[in-house]
Amino acid sequence: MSITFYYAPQSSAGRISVSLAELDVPHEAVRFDLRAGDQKKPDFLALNPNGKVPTVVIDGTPVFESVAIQIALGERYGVQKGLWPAAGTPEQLTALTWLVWGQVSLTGALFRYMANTSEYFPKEMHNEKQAEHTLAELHGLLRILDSRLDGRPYVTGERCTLVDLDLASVLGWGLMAAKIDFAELKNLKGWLGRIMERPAVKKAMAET
Ligand SMILES: N[C@@H](CCC(=O)N[C@@H](CS)C(=O)NCC(=O)O)C(=O)O
Repeated sequence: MSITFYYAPQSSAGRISVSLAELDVPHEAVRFDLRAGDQKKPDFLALNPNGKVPTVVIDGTPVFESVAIQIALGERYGVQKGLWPAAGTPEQLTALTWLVWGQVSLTGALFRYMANTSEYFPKEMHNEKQAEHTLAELHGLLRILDSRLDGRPYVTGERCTLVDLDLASVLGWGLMAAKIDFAELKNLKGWLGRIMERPAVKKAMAET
């Protein structure tokens, strides 16, 4: 099986770097400079018409959207490594649920909040009411994750899966970048600390 991974440092591709490192999957990594516009070149647009990273090509087939990539990697390599539940099990349904929740609900709210507050986005895009609204939404979602982790070491249960790695790689960077105080969410804080200490995660985060 051949895998080419298109990424850029400090981007959503970090989530996939973490998974590839944990799964120990041999791949060719192609580094993009987003400011230089590598992602908008015709050859790459033919793979991903959105012109975004992460994108992977698995045996000649392009896959984009980080959740789709996580599922593809989980199915191919994760079951054997104990990082993704087997097809057709209740655990797999739970993993899919929280993985998609992490991207659609949690990451969606985090990015909407950042778009209205952070220096990564032009000040004229900031809207105080939107910021207030999305901050409340974000805190609500973080409380949901904290409750999920109450009495459960990992999101799907006793084992760390790609779901934990995916959520933690977004939150590890995003909560800091958005300056979100989550100190009172003890389960979430402990879980995030544990994931960030994993050697493969540390290595992937340092490299991307
Ligand atoms: N929903 C996509 C988001 C991908 C995305 O927004 N990637 C950004 C980097 S964080 C990108 O490539 N931006 C370059 C551009 O839009 O020109 C995913 O989860 O894969």
